[in-house]
Amino acid sequence: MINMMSAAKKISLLALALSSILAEAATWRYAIEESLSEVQGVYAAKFKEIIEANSDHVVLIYPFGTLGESADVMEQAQAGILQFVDQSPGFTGSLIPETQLFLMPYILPEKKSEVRYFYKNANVIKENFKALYAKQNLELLRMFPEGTVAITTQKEFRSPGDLKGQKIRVMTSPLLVETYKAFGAVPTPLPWGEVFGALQTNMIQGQENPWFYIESGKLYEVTEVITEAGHNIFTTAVMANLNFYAGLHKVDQQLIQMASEAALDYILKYQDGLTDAAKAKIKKAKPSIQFVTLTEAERVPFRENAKKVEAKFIEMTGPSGQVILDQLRVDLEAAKNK
Ligand code: 6CS
Repeated sequence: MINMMSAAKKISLLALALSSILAEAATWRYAIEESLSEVQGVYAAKFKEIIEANSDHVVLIYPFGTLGESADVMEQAQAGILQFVDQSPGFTGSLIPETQLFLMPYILPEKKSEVRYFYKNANVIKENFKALYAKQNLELLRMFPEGTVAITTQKEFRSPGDLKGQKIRVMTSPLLVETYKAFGAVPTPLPWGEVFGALQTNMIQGQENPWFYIESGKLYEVTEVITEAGHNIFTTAVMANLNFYAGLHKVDQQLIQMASEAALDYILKYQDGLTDAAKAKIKKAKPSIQFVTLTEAERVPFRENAKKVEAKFIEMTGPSGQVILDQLRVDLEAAKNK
């Protein structure tokens, strides 16, 4: 077979082999916002598996709590102390306001096939966001969904009026504060490490997260009602330190891209049935807990109020935000009926 190859092909293969030898073995540090058994941990483990199976590099994964809160970890990633970081737009919104696009209620698709197509193909991720993250010395690798978010409270609510006076914890991006103001509540930004204690002491009455996280964080123990308002998906993002990534051999950059994409496919498939399993575990652990799904009619005032949030997004991000929002709409159209 080799004999049949053109000289050019032989040279390029040899160059590839040589450069992979030249790419010395290294230890890469990768911090996540969750535990190893949660969605971000499963993604990171698949990424690690592929990198280590195809190179001499070692990937060390640092789960939530080992290196501080999400904001601390991001600083370490931008400084190059860490080579990879997973940080969700719920926290990145303070650093890169445009990433709050993913926090806007009632804008992302609900149909699983459309969600998956969007996260794998959206130009707003591959182009617009990649450029924005690069300005912060970050190479955006992939963004992925972690499931629809549900709202935990101590009493049932069906309308924004029912949330009046309810302190609902949000991640620290300003647009989430605007969202829960628009939903009628009293938004309370807190880092994740303080949420369970704040619920236990009634400093807050609720919070929002995907079902798997409500279950794995045992938030149901300090919750009476879990409500689906259909308002958003939890999105997260994986980045490399840009100086580190740009300094790598092409072989290593190609390997990181291949591992990132394969881990994306894996984590999308992995989430099949995850929400239903979490609901069953919560019900088994606390049979008295109440699950509520707002009807389409009950969602109308929340959808109406969500328009204020979109205006706030443009106010926070200006012309750049409008360009991003327009591109998102093009990408959502392309994902329709996929
Ligand atoms: O609510 C939070 O802060 C956390 N929620 C998820 C689903 N992942 C990590 C994040 O810190």
